[in-house]
This record gives sequence, C-alpha cells and structure tokens, in this order.
Amino acid sequence: MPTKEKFYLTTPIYYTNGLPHIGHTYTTVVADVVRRFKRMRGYEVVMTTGTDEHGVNVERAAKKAGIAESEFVARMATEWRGLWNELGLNADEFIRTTDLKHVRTVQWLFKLCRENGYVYKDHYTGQYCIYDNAFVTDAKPGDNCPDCGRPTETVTEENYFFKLSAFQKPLLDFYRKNPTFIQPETRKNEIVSFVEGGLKDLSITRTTIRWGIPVPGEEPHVFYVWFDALTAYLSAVGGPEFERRGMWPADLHLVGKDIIRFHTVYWPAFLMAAMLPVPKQVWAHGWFLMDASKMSKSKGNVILPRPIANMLGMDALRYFLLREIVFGQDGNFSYDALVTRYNSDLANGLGNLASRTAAMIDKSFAGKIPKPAALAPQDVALAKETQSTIGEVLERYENMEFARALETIWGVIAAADKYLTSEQPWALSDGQADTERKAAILWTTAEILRIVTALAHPVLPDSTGKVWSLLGQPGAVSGIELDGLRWGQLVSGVQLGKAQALFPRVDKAEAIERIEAMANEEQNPQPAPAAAHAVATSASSGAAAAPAVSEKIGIEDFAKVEMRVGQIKTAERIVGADKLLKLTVDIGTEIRQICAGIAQYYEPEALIGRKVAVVTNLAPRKLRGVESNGMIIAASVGPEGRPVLAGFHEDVEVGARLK
Ligand code: ME8
Repeated sequence: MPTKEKFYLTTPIYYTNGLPHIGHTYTTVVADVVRRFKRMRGYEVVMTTGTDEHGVNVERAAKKAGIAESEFVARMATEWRGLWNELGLNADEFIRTTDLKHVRTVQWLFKLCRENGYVYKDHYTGQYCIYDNAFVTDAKPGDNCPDCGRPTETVTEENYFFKLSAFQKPLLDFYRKNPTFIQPETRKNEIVSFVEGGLKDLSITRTTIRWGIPVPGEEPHVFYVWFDALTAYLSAVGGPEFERRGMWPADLHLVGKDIIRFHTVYWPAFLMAAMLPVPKQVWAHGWFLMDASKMSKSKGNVILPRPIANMLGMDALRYFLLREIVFGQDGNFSYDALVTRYNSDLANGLGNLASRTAAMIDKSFAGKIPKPAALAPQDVALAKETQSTIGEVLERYENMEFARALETIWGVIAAADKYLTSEQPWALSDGQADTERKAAILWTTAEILRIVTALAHPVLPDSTGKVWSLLGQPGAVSGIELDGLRWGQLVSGVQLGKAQALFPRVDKAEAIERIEAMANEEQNPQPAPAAAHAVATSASSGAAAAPAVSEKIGIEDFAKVEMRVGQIKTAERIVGADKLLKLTVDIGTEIRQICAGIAQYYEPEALIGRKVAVVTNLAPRKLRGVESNGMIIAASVGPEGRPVLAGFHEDVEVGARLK
C-alpha cells in the first residue's frame, strides 16, 4: 500500500499568562479545519499546539500567585489543554516549552548553530527595569517601564548572539525560490522590505531571567523567548530525531499577523544556520477586533469561546469564525452577527433542509431513501450545478479561502431550497406517477444534502456527523475521500437514522443575554457556595460548598440556612446547557425560578408536582445565563455523583420549614 503523503501543521505555542480567548480559538479552529480537510484528502496529518511557558511574565505571575513557576505553568497548561478538549480542538501533539524533550531540542539547535559558526558571545545593552528585573524591549534611554511606569536604566549584560545579519541574502533567495512561503501576499511584501532593510544580530540568551531553559555549561544564561518558543514546533515531532517521525519540515505554520516576523525571518534563519529543513509555509491571519480595537485582557474586551459553544454549539462558533471574515484580513466580532448567522445559515439553512428532507422521506417512503425511476431536466440541471461546485469548494479550502468555500456550499443549500419550493413534493398525490416524481425530487434533495454534508464536514464536524447518520449513509462522514466525492453516490433503500436537533432557532436578544451572562460568570467567578446552586450534594458540589468533615459548625450557623418544602410547578430544559433544568417551584410564600443540575437524570415532565427540599435564602445568581433563586437539595450518589432528589415519605405542606 502506498504510504500517505504527510502534512504537518501548527498553531502558535500560546502564552500561559492568560486563558484562551476568541483570537486563540480562531487560529486553533482554522488549524483543526485544515487538519480535517487534509485528512479527507488522504494526507497523514499531524497538528501541534501548545503552551509557551518561560520568561519574566511567568516569573511575575507565579510570584503573584504565591506558587512556584513550574506549578503555575502546569496549572495553566492543564487549563489550556482542558479547554481545547472541551471545544473539540485537541491537537495531535500538545507541546509545552517546559517539556524535557523540548528543552533538549532547544539546546541541540543552539549547539548546531554554534558549531556552524552562527553564535557568538557579546555584550547586550538595553533599557532595564530594576523593579521588574527585566529588559524593556524597544525602549530608549530615558523611557519608563511600560509595566510599572518607573524609569528604566541602561544596563549591559553578556549574551549569546545569533548572526542574523548573515542571513539577509539567504532569506531573500529563499523567499524568491519559495514564493508561497509567506502568505498572504501583502504580508510577504512587508517581510521582504524588512529583510532588504538589513538585519541586526539577535541576542538569544539572558542572564537576568531565571525562568528559562539553561544554556548548557553557560549558566546563568537561559534562552530568550523566541529561540525557545519557535523550536517547539520541531520538538513536538521528534526534535533531534525528527527524521524518524518523518513530519519535519512543517507544511504550515498558522499564526496571527503579530508574530509573522519571528516565523518568517528568525525561524528560517535559525534552521538554516543549523542546516535543518525550513518550513514550507507561514500563513498570517488578521485580527478579530472588538469594537474596532484589538482584544486584550487588560482592556477587558476579550470574547470567550466557552459561553458561545455552550449556547449555540461549537459548530456554530466555528462556522461564524470562518464565514464572517476573509481569512487574512481583520474583522469585527459581534454577538449580534454571530446569532444572526446562526439563525439564518445554520438553523434556517442546513438544519432546515436536513429536517425537511428527512420528514418528507419519512412520510412518503416510510423513512427509506427512495430510488428514482427517471429524472426530470430540472433534476439533472441541479445535479450538474452541484457536481461542479465540488471542485470549486475543494480549491477554496486548499487556498485557505474559507469564507468563499462556505459561501459556495451555502449557495448549494439555497439552490436546494429553491428547488423544493418550485417542485413542491408535498403537493403531489400518492398515485404512482406522483410517487415516482416525489422519489426523484427527494432523492435529488437528499443527494445534495449528502454532498453538502461531506463538503462542510471540516468546518462543522459535529453536526455533519448527525446529518450523515440521519441520511443512513454507510461509514463516517470524516472517512469520506473528498477527491472521490461525486454526484450520484447516495445509497438509496437505506433507512433514515434518528432525527436529532441540529441547530434549534434561538431568540437573538435572549441568546446574547445568556452568552454575556455566562461570559461574565466565567470572568468573575463567584465564590462558593454559589457553585452548588444547581443542586446541593455532598460530593458534586465540591469542597468549596461543603465545609471539611472535621470542621464543625454551631447550630447558629446552621440556622442561617433557610430550607423549606417546595413543589415543582414547571420544568424545562435549557438550550445550550445539557445538565440544567429550569424549574419554577412553589415555596409557600411565592413561586421561585430555580435551576438544578439534574437534566441528565430526571425528565422534566416527571418532576411536575413533586415536593422537594429547597434552600430559600441563597443570594440569587445566574447559571448559564438563567436566573436561579434558590437551591434544590439532592444526594450525590456513586462515583459520577448522580443527583437523587431529597423528598418526603409523608405528605407535607408546601412552605413548611426544614429544621
Ligand atoms: O505570541 N485575533 O502567544 P500568544 C486573531 N507565545 N488571532 C489572535 C487574536 C485576535 N484578536 N489574539 C490572539 C505568542 N490571536 C507566542 C507565540 S509561537 C512559537 C510563540 C492568536 O498567546 C494569533 O494566532 O500571544 C496570535 O498570533 C496568537 O494568538 C498569539 O498568541
């Protein structure tokens, strides 16, 4: 069997001084889309992401948190990795710059550069902040420290330097011979003029920073940020033994425009100096802006991915990020545009086409995909149109024109909608001729849906999987070979799968309010016991809610908690929160709205009328954006903490106090 062609792609190795926001999510989503697309084109793909964990900022943050740097970065790496997993964005390799294999790779790369004569020791003079113990990049004598605002001092220290100046010509030659190395084209021009303007040697070690990779035998020298961070791409796929893994050089480094210079000037120069293969392409995309300015934690204008994924699903966020702005350019992020696109393109577009088609096949053909006896000219015309878009979409994906790829796919969805409207299969009778016509129309529509599903899969992995099983097609949608995708491959005679909710329509104002409330909750977590609002249990509410067993409380403490008998009046699921139920509970004096984390164990209808124990004097708060005013008591059973509602064996009066 021929071995597959390899494709190695990376996201930046993100800093651990904050948590992922929509900007980081954007790059990682794009990487994941490219990964899925390339796999569907038959490549063996490896995608790397990771965390950049050294430097003075980490030293400071760890100090502030009162913990060791190693512990601080371990916690942050767990958070990053955890969120990527939660969002379905887990890469094949997650490299941390504190990993031993990375440390060895950096030291090895340095050794090669040094042996080849591109490293020398000299003095570095820069502006230094004695309060923060750090050099201030790009500062001039007399400038203040941007972090603490105090005056900087001119300080000279001995550093190792990398002879970047020797690479002006090799780099310019390289750009010329590899015209697609820097993408998009506009960025390439910027970089070429920068290199043509002359390159200064680069200081690559520091003695003023402690938290870094040591230069072997040269302590206290540690590697300075970029020599360390960029090398992570190589460490992730074998480091010094990269040939064994066969993934290096990288085929694609995906980055934001802020770090393009490091990737297209420093990185190839380091590799050339070490006589190692240079990556094939660096793609620098634009910014997602918030109210026309760059998102940053200090400005407090960051958009978080989790609340959006919780409310609308991760596929919706993926779709929006790729559809909304042209890859490479800047664009604004707005919840309004997000929800509008969700309702129009996903709920009314793909979701509606899938559910309508399935419902009609269900009704007219007992849920089996019909086989058409003959096709009408309009069916054939639509088939031709759809077939011709396949190649177009593949090309657009290949050129990283995601917005246009999606636009083309959604053009096919619109054509299918129009076709149904004009053919009106629902108006046809059950007579033989009409049934045959219906078969042709519904087969054609289902075939369009199959093709659209395959083409949209890299962007909408979850929902296209659902449509695929709805269509009862063999195998998994991810297993389709896009290059073999053709009109007419729909398998008929198969039974449709179970219909699943794809993109339930949402009320825009309510959805935005919920997303914002969840984001607020995530950014300003409230101290316990609020965390246990959903349902109070001894184990699942965690240590924060329940005092340690040994810690006794007085009766006066217990008396502060007001508990009453409540009766559940209504219960419903909450869109975007699969664990929560929204209840209204009569507590004798009033009807309260309470959210409870029991949706996976209790059917809403079965709860109506049930009497429960309610904590009634908890401060109200929002859970997943829904107000919760009280707490229902439940036991936490088994290792998963299954909630079992506390109840009463005798009839008790609603509102009675529990003591
Ligand atoms: O620079 N819009 O890490 P970092 C779009 N550790 N993309 C954005 C964005 C926004 N508003 N904000 C961030 C570093 N990004 C280094 C990288 S690599 C060897 C070392 C994305 O945590 C974009 O990809 O600051 C940008 O380049 C990256 O996050 C910066 O991440």
